Amino acid sequence: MLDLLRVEATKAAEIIRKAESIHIFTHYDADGISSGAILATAIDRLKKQFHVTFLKGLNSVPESEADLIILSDMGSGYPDIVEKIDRNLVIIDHHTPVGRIETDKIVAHVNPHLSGLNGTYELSASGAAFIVADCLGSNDDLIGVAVAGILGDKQKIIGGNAEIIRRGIESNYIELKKGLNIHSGKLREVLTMSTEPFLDFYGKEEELDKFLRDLGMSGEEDVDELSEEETRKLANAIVIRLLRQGAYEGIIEEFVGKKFILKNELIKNAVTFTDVINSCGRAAACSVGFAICVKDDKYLEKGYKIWRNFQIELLEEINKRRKEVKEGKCIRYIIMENAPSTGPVATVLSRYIFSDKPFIAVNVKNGTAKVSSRANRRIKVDLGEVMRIAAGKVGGRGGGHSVAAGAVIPPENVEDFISEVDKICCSMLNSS
Ligand SMILES: [Mn+2]
Repeated sequence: MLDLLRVEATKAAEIIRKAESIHIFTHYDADGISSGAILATAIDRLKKQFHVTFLKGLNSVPESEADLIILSDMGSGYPDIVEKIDRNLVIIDHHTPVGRIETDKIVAHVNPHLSGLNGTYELSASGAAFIVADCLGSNDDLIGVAVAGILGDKQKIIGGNAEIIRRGIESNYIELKKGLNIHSGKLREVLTMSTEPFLDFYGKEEELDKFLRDLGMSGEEDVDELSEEETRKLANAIVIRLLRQGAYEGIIEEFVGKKFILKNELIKNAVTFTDVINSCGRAAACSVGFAICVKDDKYLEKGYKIWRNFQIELLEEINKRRKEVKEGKCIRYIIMENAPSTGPVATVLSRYIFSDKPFIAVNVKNGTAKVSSRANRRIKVDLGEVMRIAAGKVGGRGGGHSVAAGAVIPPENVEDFISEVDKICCSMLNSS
């Protein structure tokens, strides 16, 4: 399955081995941070100099003194910027490639989309980075880190991801346990704080009390200590609650049945590990997430603290914003001003409450309008295309995956942009 990708990864490994100094530019989310950590560790083991820089996106030509630049979890979608890079270049990405990249600087372009895999579901950047690390040496112990990218990007455990996880299980770095793929800890706290799945208990103590009473539980139980029977009852109750609140049913298989234990990581619960890394990125503390990925336990407590604060902020924001959601013909949308974040709110609202139409969140902040759009596989639209076309029409730029994409547009054109998005989504839905 990964053979074709491995051909390109081998090329990447060759140039990495030859490089004197390497600069990794990676994305600031869980997939980007974990990819960066995998590459950095593998490169460090070769005793080579390296730098890591975290970027929100590839908006300008990255500057570096190094003789090799690695773009990780980014680059495939921005040929015009990539073409201006005047260093040897390796791209390790899983976003849909756009156009042809006309440059002789690229030594390797490791992207599942170019190797017969769907990069949206079947292989994350962290998985692709692991394959490169695997070509660089004996790096099986980094396989747990790759899981943060797979889960963080909401990928499926199929294709390349399944192969990587299988390998992690065989080499004893990952353990697959029966149970619920939710956070560890006291049941009441886990149910309240969870955003994957989002169970809508935050600020609803009475509902939670009733939910627990119906289960015959107090909430003081440790989730990891529940019996099989208790876990099954809890899973059923959660599924019913999710479907009632309007969640996308595809979510259910993601957290019911099995949980991943990352035996080699500082945080063993894969969901918690992913969430902590992700929230570090969102809180502009990528280096804390990175440190946890490279197993520097001095940063663990800080990471947990960032995560807790982030969850509370996100839950507050969800409760506030869900009332502001408007309906177009074929989409739902929300226009916010100076919101702390757009993506996580859009993700939760679109997955757990408004899952029947494409969901568009616009945040006007510092003179630009940032757009996050979300859909699921039941909704037949390609949001990457929608964002690219609609943003282009109003003087902005956009792109991404079919189910998760983004754009940056001039704030004065938000209304035009929304109606353009609505129109394109309608025509995609009608033609499918
Ligand atoms: Mn990614």
